[in-house]
Amino acid sequence: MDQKLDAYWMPFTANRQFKNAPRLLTQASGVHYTTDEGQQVLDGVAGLWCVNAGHGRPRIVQAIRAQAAQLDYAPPFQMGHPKAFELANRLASMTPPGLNRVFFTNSGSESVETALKIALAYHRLRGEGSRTRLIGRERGYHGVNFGGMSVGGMVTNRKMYGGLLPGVDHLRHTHDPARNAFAMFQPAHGAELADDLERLVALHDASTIAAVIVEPVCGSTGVLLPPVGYLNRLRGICDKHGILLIFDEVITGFGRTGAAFAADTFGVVPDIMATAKALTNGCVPMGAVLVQQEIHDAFMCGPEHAVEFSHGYTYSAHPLACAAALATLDTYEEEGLMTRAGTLQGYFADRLHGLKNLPHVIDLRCIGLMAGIDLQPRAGEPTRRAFEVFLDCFDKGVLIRTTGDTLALSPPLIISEAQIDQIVDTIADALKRVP
Ligand code: PXG
Ligand code: PLP
Repeated sequence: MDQKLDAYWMPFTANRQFKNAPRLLTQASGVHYTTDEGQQVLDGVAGLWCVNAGHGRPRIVQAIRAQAAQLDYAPPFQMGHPKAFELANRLASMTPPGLNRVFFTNSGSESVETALKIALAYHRLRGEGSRTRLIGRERGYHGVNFGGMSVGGMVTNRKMYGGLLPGVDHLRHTHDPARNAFAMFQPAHGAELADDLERLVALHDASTIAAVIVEPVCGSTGVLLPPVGYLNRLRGICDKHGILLIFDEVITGFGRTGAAFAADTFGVVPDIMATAKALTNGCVPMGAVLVQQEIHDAFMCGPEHAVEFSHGYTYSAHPLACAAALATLDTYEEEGLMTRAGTLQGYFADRLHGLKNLPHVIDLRCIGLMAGIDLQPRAGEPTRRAFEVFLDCFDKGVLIRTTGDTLALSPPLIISEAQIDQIVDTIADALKRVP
């Protein structure tokens, strides 16, 4: 390493540890990264839950290249460009029923802020301006901006930043290993936890509550699946009380759980859906918020020349992102990738459940091609054991993620069974080695 590493303050990274022993990636192709030392590393996390079609797909690369040459940038306020409309139509045609209006952002965090703002403004426009309260859930992750942090439920992400948004409350999380450990796919127990929303209605009154936001499957906090019946029950309570249901599908969107969206997998349609990540196969930053037409239409009032929703980003619907997203959706469609995780999940789950009796493993959960493996934390050193497993796996040529003492997997949807074997075997060996 001859480069200086000091200036770059790395995000969500143990900066001092990293800079003492850097892990640098210099190339990527298919399901592999290449390090600066020339080592091939199997990508067990699709970059960061985003490179669903695998790396370096020529069609996407070519689309970005051509777009940069043709139209590098177009202002998104009071101006448009054709690919933005084409992409919105394309998304509207693949999302669950009614989610046919699309607002573009540049990240999952921005999609979440946008979704929360739409919910608040929608109620106000309908004359229900008292609905200002937002409900999140413990162990939720909704990005790092102030709204998402406030409705989120990760203490390390929240504790440094003071009071956050006022008027936010949280449902309890659904993680219940005492009843559900090692469940195959959705856990049987816990649908009744959705009734927490009834308790919050009883406490605050429905007339003060704008929206509930949940990840259909929590990603960042360890792949926590919804108990059977939970999401349906939440949908029912929202309907009963006029509360909007927002699904944060930043990780679950675009094929991760076995269908295009987790809303499809679980058969529950939200009012608003936040997406990002795999929308462009991770190539260009982009997010999209999908909204029920009725919500969108509530904004279309007032004088026609006036801006209806005072919100947007300099890079909303960026031409390079739109081109990348269109080429990505073509790739997903041509290769049947929106359903491939469903085809592979039986094999993936069987191999993972084979880890059950190895040292340190106290629970594991999976659906589609996402998995969380909980390790017993080392006494007095939380997160250390999982981090050592991560380092050991990387050393042996497999990239995984950790969150707390949980190992997380979300391989590209083009992964083969043999490559699933390699990931699981590498983790198994690491578990035997790491104290
Ligand atoms: N919502 C959800 C459900 C997410 O998973 C975001 C919002 C924020 O997206 P952006 O694009 O602003 O990062 C995310 C992001 C991890 C990990 O490995 C997961 C995310 C981000 C960083 C790390 O757990 N998810
Ligand atoms: N800060 C300043 C001073 C700006 O002018 C802008 C956008 O014009 C922003 C922040 C927001 O930037 P973005 O639209 O890229 O989110």
